[in-house]
Amino acid sequence: MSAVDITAFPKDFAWGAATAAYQIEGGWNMDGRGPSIWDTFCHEGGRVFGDHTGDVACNSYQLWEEDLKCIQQLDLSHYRLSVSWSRILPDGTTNHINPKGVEYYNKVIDSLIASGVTPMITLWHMDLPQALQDCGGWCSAEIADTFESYASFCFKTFGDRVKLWITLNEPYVCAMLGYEDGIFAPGIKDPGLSVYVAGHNMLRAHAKAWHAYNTHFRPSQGGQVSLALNSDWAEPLTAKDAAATERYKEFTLDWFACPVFCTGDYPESMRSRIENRSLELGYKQGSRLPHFSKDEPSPLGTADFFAVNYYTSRKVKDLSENTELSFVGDQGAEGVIDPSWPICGVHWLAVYPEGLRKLLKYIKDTYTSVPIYITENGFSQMGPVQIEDVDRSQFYEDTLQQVGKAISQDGVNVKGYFAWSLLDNFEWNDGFNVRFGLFHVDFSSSELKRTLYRSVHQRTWRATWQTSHTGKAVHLKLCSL
Ligand code: GBH
Repeated sequence: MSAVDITAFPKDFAWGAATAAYQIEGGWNMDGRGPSIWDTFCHEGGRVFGDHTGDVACNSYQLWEEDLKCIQQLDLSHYRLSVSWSRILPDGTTNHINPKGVEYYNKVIDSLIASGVTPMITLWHMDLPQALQDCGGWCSAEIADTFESYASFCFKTFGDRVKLWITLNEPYVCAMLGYEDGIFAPGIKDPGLSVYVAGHNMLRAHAKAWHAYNTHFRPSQGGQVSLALNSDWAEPLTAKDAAATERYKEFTLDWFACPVFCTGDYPESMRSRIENRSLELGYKQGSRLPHFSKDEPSPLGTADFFAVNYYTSRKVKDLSENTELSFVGDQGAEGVIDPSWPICGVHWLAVYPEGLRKLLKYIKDTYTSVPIYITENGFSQMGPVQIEDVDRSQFYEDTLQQVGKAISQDGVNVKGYFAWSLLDNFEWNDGFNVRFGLFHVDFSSSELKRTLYRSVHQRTWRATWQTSHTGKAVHLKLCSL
């Protein structure tokens, strides 16, 4: 028996699900789409589980109406999707616009709105146009202006109807996995160096896009712009790991949140730690952590809401003896899984719903009272498909209960919750081997049929949604199957 206190959620709470273009759309070379770094990465072979690719994925490019039916079946008030940059600007620049790509997103946006669903659009969810990677990708300083032009094009083209924007999804993950570890596209392995340059240019790009919106589009369109930051909740493994835990937080969430919400610069201790280690390691080519130029718009204040993606938590261990030139060496800390947290599906996803409540409170206490949207949170399945997924249903109940407590007991201003993901999809380097969907997608047949995972959760989800929409004060008691 568990209970989700529905009265905790405000009447206008956003109940949504999220997806990302490369993970669902397919149609990788249809109608004039240019290649992205994920097309290149997958086609190289040896990078992704089973050499899976997003060439077809859920084929949402052609099967959009099926996705819309799924959204309607769940009574979602919001849907978070991303635009494939190279579908509308095949070489990444506004020199070439692909009208078919623009048409696709117009159709999606219009049909969402006609169905009473509010779109939230992410401009970049890992799939950088290959043509821009060929010019250095996120390591090139010019990319910030190129991104600003792309963002402005989207604001101008779709902003009459779209009022919730996310510029970048998870800069931390993209910089770390794409430029430090090389396990995500573009597959660069350059420990302790490129990661900070890529992250810096992402922040510059975001800041420029926010300022462009604020100056040129907000007055007529009245929307809101932010960036989605992922963070695990972190706690010390033992009492002597407290300082390491602080560093761990600084190097993950604070790395991006501090410049935007606190000071306009990286956390002071992150900067001094990287500089001291550069000296110790004999690294002499200037600072590895770049500085924000006074000649550019500051990142400070460039978010109209806080968007957080939360999946899991870590216990943190001190690693200050590490002498490698690497991000983890700089951080001097390592996250490990508490054995009492069940692993659900994919190996890194240790389930700890309380971590979300704690993280929400931390964000409120540390950064800001601006509204918070949980832009991703979810649960995965591996192995044989289980349409009756009792564990997942329990997960959503437990999680929504924690979100409710964050709102009613901790006073956190949470405005919405987006489940990751609407559909089973291309799970990056895990291919189709890991399933996060609320709907199962049958990748073995060409129809790619969508089937709702059946569970008590279906009732939780729909009952929660519907009561929230009607604003009735109902305390839902939900029994597990
Ligand atoms: C989100 O990232 C993404 O935004 C979304 O696209 C994705 O589908 C979803 O998560 C589910 O994964 O052990 O080295 O393999 C969440 C952050 C980044 C956390 C990748 C786990 C795997 C590290 N995730 N990371 S590894």
